[in-house]
Amino acid sequence: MGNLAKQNVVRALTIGVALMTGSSAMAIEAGSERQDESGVTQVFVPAGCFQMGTNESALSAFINSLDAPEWAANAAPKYETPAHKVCLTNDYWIDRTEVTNAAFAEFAAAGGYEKPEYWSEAGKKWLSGQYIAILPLPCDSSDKPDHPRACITFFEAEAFAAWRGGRLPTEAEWEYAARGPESRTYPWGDDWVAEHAHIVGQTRTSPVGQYLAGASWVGALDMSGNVMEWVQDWLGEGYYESSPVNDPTGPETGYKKAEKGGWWGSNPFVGRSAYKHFEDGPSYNDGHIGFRVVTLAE
Ligand SMILES: [Ca+2]
Repeated sequence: MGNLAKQNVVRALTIGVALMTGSSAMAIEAGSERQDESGVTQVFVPAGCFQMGTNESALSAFINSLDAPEWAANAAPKYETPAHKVCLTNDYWIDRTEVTNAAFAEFAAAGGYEKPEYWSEAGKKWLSGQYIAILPLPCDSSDKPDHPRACITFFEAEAFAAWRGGRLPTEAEWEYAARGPESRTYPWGDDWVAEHAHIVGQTRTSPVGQYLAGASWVGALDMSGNVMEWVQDWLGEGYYESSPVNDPTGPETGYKKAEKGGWWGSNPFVGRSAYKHFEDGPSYNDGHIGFRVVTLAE
């Protein structure tokens, strides 16, 4: 190698080191908090990889040890196996808690239901059949500002997220924010702790963010329990057998949407972060289902 070439190599290495040093000095730590433009607290999730889903043998063990209800034990093998490596290649911010009634009311008050720019094509089609003046529909706890907004369809959640400048999480983004690089079973660890989640024996929603010891590795709260959460992905049987490693977004199409995290009154099997619920199409709503928002980091 000639001198000029050597100099170029040294220069390239120096620049490389400078870039790496610069980026590590700039790096935001996992779990850092910010307020987005709407004043909602979000936590930082750095790009990374984990094992998504559950192996068949581990799932059988959970079914037994957690006394899974029959309907859940029958469905889970179709949707959450096999465990497989997934990488999120973008840093992102995810809401620290579920979207509250107070936050959702701002969307409605700001004319969110009348502004087509926030609605997907399918969302607009759904909305065209609704009487907008009564949306969002009243719900058991919708008079309580700090409770999660439930009784909203996937389409309403999607439009709210767009209004906030974000979107619904993909299932992989949601599950990574809940499980972390160690692929924990629950947000707080691998063992069920009833006091860490608003699930067992509950008959309605709780104010968001009450179960601090149930925080995930990035500090996201109520990932297990309170309300179950809409994510972007269509539900697809066997999807994990062929899903891509990087940034999977679910099956191309479907009839039902994946929902994550279990709900008040469900059970420890359903409260696992790998579990996904399998019953509801995007125009369905009830008092068990809410959501949170993701914003990609710039
Ligand atoms: Ca939840």
